[in-house]
Amino acid sequence: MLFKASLLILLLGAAASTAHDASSPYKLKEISSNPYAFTIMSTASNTTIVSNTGILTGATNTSMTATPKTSHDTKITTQFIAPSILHVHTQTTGTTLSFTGAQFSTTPGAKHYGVWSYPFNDSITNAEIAFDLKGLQGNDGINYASARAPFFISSAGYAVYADTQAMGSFSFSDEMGQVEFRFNATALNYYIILPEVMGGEGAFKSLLTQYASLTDTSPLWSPRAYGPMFWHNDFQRASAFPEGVGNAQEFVRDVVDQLAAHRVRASAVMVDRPYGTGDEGWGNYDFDPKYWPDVQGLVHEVADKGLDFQAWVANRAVPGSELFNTSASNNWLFPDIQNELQPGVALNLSIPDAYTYLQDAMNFLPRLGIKGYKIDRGDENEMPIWGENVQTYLFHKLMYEGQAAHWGSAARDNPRPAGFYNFARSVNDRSRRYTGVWGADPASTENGLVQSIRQGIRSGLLGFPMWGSDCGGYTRKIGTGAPGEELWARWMWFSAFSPVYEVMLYEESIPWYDYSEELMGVLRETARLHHELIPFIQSYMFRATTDGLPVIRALFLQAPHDEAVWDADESYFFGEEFLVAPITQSNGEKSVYFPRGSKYLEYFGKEDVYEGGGERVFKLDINSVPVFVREGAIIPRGDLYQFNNQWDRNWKPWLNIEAYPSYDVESSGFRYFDEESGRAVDIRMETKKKRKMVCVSYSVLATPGELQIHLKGGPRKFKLARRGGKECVWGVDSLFD
Ligand SMILES: *[C@@H]1O[C@H](CO)[C@@H](O)[C@H](O)[C@H]1NC(C)=O
Ligand SMILES: *[C@@H]1O[C@H](CO)[C@@H](O)[C@H](O)[C@H]1NC(C)=O
Ligand SMILES: *[C@@H]1O[C@H](CO)[C@@H](O)[C@H](O)[C@H]1NC(C)=O
Ligand SMILES: *[C@@H]1O[C@H](CO)[C@@H](O)[C@H](O)[C@H]1NC(C)=O
Ligand SMILES: *[C@@H]1O[C@H](CO)[C@@H](O)[C@H](O)[C@H]1NC(C)=O
Ligand SMILES: CC(=O)N[C@H]1CO[C@H](CO)[C@@H](O)[C@@H]1O
Repeated sequence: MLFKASLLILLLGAAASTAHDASSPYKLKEISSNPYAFTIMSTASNTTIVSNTGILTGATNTSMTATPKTSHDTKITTQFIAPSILHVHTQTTGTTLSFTGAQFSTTPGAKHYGVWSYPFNDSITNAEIAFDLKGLQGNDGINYASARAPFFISSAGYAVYADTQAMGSFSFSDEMGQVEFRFNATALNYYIILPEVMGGEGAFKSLLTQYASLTDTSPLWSPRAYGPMFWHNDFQRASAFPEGVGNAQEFVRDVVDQLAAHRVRASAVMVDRPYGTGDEGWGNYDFDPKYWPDVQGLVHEVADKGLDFQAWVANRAVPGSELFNTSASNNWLFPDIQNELQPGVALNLSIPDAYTYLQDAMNFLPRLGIKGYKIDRGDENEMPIWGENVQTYLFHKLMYEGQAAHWGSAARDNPRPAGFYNFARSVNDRSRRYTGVWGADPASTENGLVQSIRQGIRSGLLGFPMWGSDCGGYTRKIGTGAPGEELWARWMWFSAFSPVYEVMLYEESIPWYDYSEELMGVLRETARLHHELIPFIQSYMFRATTDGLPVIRALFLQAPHDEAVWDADESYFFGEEFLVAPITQSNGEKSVYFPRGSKYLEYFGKEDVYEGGGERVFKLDINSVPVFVREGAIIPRGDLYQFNNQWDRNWKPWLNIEAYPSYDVESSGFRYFDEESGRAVDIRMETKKKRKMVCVSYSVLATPGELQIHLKGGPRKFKLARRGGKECVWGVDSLFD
């Protein structure tokens, strides 16, 4: 939703040198001595915030130059479409100018975030990075970490979004004091986004929220999206199965039964490739009966046991398959693709008949009962690189629409969740409307875990709220590459505090067959904790459909006033309430910095309080993780969905509202999404230091449970009233005093 006011339209070629509306906090200013540049200034402080030093055009992306604002072969218009969003449109008319871009000079010391989820240089910032806006191959720590968006944030207090699916590149150079982007496009729309509020906690979050208003946001996914979800690949290798399991179908059944036998909460199983007939086990719209004698029966059985069944898909026609034959005979395959990585070529989904054909053909999966896809590839050279952004988007759209037709779709601001969950690794910007992000193929190493934490933070800064990593790592060499017990346990704690918890099982690395009882204990405990956090996570996902804010948050989004957090890449806020610092080192130590401006309570013991601005080293065994709640936090936690829990015959849903009052926080709130009623419920807490009084109020809730006000001496508990209520306690001491 954009603001109605259209504050000014200015042709940059015009004579005016300064133009602004009195009500706007920002003004556009041209520099009379520079025919290429314009700047955006703060009206209040009369300081320059953004310096757009030039709009670039050229015949190739390496021969681009700044174009004068009065240029005859490039038309440039600028317009404030909201008080804090400047829209820049450029259109080249010169016949040789195929590439368009822009250049910014940066404030000394400013940091830049965004564009790629991959943590180049082991960092959440982009210091000296020049790379294309395409899928990534062969990287340190995580292979194919391909989530991306033409969007960056500057710590100087602005963001830029180039709304295009053209191929392009971004370059960030602190040394040259410059940020640039170049696109294979003759027309370009980009937006310079400024804070809606200057300074304060909301400033940087408002950059993401305004970006969300210009692009597509994540839908609300099925509650089963959050997991824990278990999957496996290599189903056509007999040695892949544990003893007593004869084929892929029996393996899935065994996983479901073992989860129940070990009382591990789960919401779905997923079948990775290969599962069909033919080379690569893909493209014939079937499950190979050799490995899946009765897949229909299996899907029903899995559903009866409370789990969703998901399957792997990719836009890749392997020679010999029906997909390949039909596409080749219709000329739908990209020509001249020499794929050295894997056999197969993508279909050109810009061809409407190809799109419709593939969509119809893939509907055999939802007809079988499959509820959601792991969408692989798109970044393996199976299509021309310049078409990657458009093509992967079209594939996500096609697969989403097919599922939505069967199980129900979700839309922006629609409180009804989709009836399924799709997740992909090669996503660009607007794909987030159709798929969540899976953090690609991390190594089963300490580095893989650290890089995954950074990637989760970076994905959030690109407006992808729905994110999870392969718990335990993906790249496992048989015999040597199984995750060590400790690494896997640490990763389980990280996954518990990720929006999505998904676990790969692999030969020689199946927790209940190949690991200790202690690890099974960690799996059981983290799965239960994650499951109980679904009310919390789902509330954030509901809000993200409109505000675009991630669940995994870089510390600076919540604490921009603290300069010490701008590089923090191994801890994050989970929503606004939790500070999470996963342990990654094998010595079990973690140094945790507490951002200034708040106090933090250790979440599990509910005793130790840490002041913002300080740092502490924690050393914990594999049965815990450093997690803290901010003073004033309200956290809904409960067991809303039975899923695979058929072992508890008396299972009933429950929801607790945990409140952590502090007399330094007079008022706080939590917007809880009640999925059963489809309503957002505002929970409020007020404190009065003088009277040592705490009040918590809430409106109609569908689930019974407790309000727990955590205080010195233990929690005070109240039964939640379905019609809403308000509870006050007097003369009580806060845990934070
Ligand atoms: C803003 O700054 C410019 C140059 O720094 C100065 O010439 C101008 O008078 C200032 N305007 C206001 C309103 O302070
Ligand atoms: C120019 O385009 C090529 C091909 O897409 C790309 O690899 C390269 O990084 C681009 N160079 C610049 C300076 O944008
Ligand atoms: C595709 O065509 C090849 C070559 O004609 C053939 O061998 C193959 O059986 C076909 N595949 C299917 C699934 O029909
Ligand atoms: C893909 O199809 C579209 C629509 O027909 C066409 O314009 C485009 O050139 C095709 N791309 C390639 C690489 O063949
Ligand atoms: C730019 O895009 C066009 C299609 O619009 C494509 O034919 C061309 O190869 C691309 N150029 C580069 C350098 O990728
Ligand atoms: C200092 C440093 O390691 N810089 C590297 C950051 O990442 C880019 C992209 O991979 C490299 O080109 C730089 O050398």
